[in-house]
Amino acid sequence: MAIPDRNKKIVLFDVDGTLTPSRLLIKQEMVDLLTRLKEKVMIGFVGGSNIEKQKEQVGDMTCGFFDFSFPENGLTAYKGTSLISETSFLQNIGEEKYKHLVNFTLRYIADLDIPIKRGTFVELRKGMINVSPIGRNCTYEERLEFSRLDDEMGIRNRMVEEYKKVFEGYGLSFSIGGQISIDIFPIGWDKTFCLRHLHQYNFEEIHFFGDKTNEGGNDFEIFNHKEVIGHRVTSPEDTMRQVSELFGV
Ligand code: M1P
Repeated sequence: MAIPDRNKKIVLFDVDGTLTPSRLLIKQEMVDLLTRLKEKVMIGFVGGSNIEKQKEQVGDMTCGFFDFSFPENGLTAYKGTSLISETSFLQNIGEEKYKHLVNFTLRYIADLDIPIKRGTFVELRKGMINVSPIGRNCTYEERLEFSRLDDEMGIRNRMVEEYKKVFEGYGLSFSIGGQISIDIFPIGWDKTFCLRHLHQYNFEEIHFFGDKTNEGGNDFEIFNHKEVIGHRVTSPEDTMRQVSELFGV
């Protein structure tokens, strides 16, 4: 039986900095472009955040509008609106190692001299933990200020180096995905994890658009994966320009 054209290719998108500005809502022009793109290919997103945060950015169309939704790098996976898989970080690592990670993180942040600290320094998600030196419940302005400071001072890069030393042998990856935090998950549970949910569909081409494609960024592994055609973007506007050119939409 001939496979309809739309089912031959899938285009996956990172969320923050690719589909939307970091932590902000998707723009109508992007929705319009994706609607046109969907007529030609399957579409999906793969982001580090959990589904609740992605709903704040991509709206209720998160699952359903996208053919595939992969929050937390695909550790939670939806086909349309159906949940098809969930993988637990806590079960994988175990309570003892998890406790060591939390204790180390809280001590490290307590000793860190940065201008302001807020709350939620460690967030346990289904498939990973997310740690933030300023704390996840900072305001948007505080987030931008931290991000500027981090660019100047390499706060998160130093923290990642420390984690790598202290937790050598734990089999963990430490990945800088957004503006204020670090994602921690078992090696291999990066964005390439979502590809296992796609194998059965035998796509001829899997495209990925992302902005954090340099080493240490959370798009690096999937961008460089042998089964994936990677596209590096600098902003949602750049994503729209490249998608439009490449797919003629
Ligand atoms: O989508 C990228 C990242 O978005 C958030 O990062 P931050 O809050 O640091 O900007 C987090 O949800 C992170 O897990 C995710 O990788």
